[in-house]
Amino acid sequence: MKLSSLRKLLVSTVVATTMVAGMSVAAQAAEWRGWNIHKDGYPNTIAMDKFAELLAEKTGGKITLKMFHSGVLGNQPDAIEQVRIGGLAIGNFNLGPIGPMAAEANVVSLPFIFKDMGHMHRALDGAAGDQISAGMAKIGLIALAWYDSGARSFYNSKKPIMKPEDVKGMKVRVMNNDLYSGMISALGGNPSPMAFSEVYQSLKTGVVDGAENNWPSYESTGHFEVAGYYSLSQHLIIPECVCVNADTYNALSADDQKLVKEAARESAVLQRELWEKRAIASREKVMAGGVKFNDIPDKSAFMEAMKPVHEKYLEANPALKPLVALIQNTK
Ligand code: GTR
Repeated sequence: MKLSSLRKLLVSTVVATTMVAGMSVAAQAAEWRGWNIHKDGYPNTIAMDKFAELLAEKTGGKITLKMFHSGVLGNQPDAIEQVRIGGLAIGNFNLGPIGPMAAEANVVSLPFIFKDMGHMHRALDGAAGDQISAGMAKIGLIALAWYDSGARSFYNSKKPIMKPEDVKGMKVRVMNNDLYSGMISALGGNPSPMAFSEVYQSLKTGVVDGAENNWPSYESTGHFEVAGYYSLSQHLIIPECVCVNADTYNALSADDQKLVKEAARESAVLQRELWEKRAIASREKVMAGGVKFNDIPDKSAFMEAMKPVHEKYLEANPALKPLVALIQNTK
């Protein structure tokens, strides 16, 4: 079934149910369901709970959100699909797995496109962010606010990664996105796209040798226990969104839309504060747990090796060249 017909069907089901449910005011109050992959105590989990609280508070209970954490409602690519078609109202998504569905959102998954977190924030808060949001809206996702996700670096169970050649022959788990598979292949490794929830076991049993992620996820998942070499490549700085189903959002009054955005943005301020602290705490925790860490002060060999990923992508998507340039030129 085409996405648009599926969406219509879902919307009409919701309307019918509301009518049958009775004419009370309560039946008109919207109860949203939200998806989050992270565990209790993770910055995103706390911030999404805060978002739910603010939403109810600001709308006087007209809109409530029930959050489902720890990925209990399924893996990330499926959850993105669910929010697109309206099976779920809200998700806190990494832009990585959104990229294959929305070309504009995929530019943030080009290795080393952002120099640092500050550069990423400035780009997202400016015209580049607007273009990325517009691309996401085209596929049925409204980005209400941006959350932080730090920088992703390589970790594995075998040896320190100092230079691109060290990845040669390694099986490395990546999120579902051809850009990441291309990135590992460019280093001579074997990419293995896989759901987040499967990575721990795969590292433990040697199905994969390594993966890549930020400090908080490396720590919260326990990956550091089974892949003890962490090498600070910082090859990807991928933002995350609080995304709502477009039909759900567009059906709201302008006043309610404003309140929903406000609630999401206030939760993002909290998330970014918590993120900064957690990144430090997670790093300290894994180091105390015996992780063998190595810095890569000069990343130019990795940048050079990953250049073909950019070139191939822009060859296939020439229309995105101005957006990539806009990000690169954001001071
Ligand atoms: C985390 C991110 C998750 C998920 C995960 C992964 O850093 O917050 O949304 O994308 O990485 O590697 O799958």
